Amino acid sequence: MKKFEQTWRWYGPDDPVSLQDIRQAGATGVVTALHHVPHGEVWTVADILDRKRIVEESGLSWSVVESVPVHEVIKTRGSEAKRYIENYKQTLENLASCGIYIVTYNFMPVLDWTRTMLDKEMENGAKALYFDWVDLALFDIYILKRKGADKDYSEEIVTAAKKGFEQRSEEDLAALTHVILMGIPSEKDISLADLQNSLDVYSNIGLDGLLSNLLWFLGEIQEVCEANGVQMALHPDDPPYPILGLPRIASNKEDYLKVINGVDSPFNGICFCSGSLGAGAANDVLDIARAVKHRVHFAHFRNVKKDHIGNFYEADHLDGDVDMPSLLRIFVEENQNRTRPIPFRPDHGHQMLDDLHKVTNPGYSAIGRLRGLAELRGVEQGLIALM
Ligand code: CS2
Ligand code: MN
Repeated sequence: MKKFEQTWRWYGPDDPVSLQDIRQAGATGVVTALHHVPHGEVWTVADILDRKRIVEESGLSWSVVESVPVHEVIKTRGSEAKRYIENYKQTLENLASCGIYIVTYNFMPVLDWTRTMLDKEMENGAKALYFDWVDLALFDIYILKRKGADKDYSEEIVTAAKKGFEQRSEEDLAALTHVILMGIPSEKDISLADLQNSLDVYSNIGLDGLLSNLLWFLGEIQEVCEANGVQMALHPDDPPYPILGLPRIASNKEDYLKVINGVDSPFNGICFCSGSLGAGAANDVLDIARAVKHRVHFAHFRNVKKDHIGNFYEADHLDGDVDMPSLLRIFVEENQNRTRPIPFRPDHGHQMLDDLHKVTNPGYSAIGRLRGLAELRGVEQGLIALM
């Protein structure tokens, strides 16, 4: 029986978790990106080879790129979009020429993943990333000051947000703003002004416009991907529903089917993130996996625990709302059809044990992910033994 490729996200030489740590965790593949290259610029062969050499010198291989960011001008199909498409194609060609073929990306307007708290304390003292609707509404209505924002939330949430706004200190509000606007470590956070400016642009584009921009982007890169063996993996929206009035197009099964059938070629695939998808109350993660598994080029295994309103925290990998053993079973079976094993990584982990006393990248401390990876590989081996 074939096994998955065990991978681990590494933010590059500045990541407090070292390549040696990754080896000790038992991963063999590294998931990384050239975060220092500004969004939209070409990744040169020299830069790619340099990163590849560093990874390989430590006995690992660079398995997956996460991410080659899609510039906002492409997502909004702005006037310079063609130039950015050409750059994107060149980057893909350069990666393939260095033997790197799996490329993750997302198509979320402006923001990457969104949380309202990075250190929600669990009963056992570990800390998790957390999303709370009241805090999001507070930010939306009182800090971002989006027109008509209050109409998007229930009365109960609007009232609680108002109370929260009145009670919280300036520092508290600044901290909340920072958390919501935070993106990828070692990349620039977006500013409140950028976000405000984007709101109008995206409200004109709307849901259908954003989907058609994505399909246009995929159509434009199709030839380069097919000619070079590049596999594109679209990460789901996180969280998987509209927030701050921004459209979302990769949040559920229907969305994914529209995307993979819209440009129906094997290069056009998915990064299956069970945590992001699992945060949607209406999402049946196992059902989505069965529907799209043939196009999954990369997997993020992560769990979430939601409450009745839809607030959620990131749970331990085998805990929470996603039935992880059943999900892994679907992919263990799918993996048997593959020539190249499906790479997966433990996507996020709790900040725990020694890491509680260290500066870590939110969600990307060593020990929580080590626990996640160990549990996931254990389940995989158990499933294989029983098959
Ligand atoms: C990641 C995303 O940390 C995470 O949640 O899964 O940041 C992911 O890298 C991007 O959305 C993919 O482009
Ligand atoms: Mn993910």
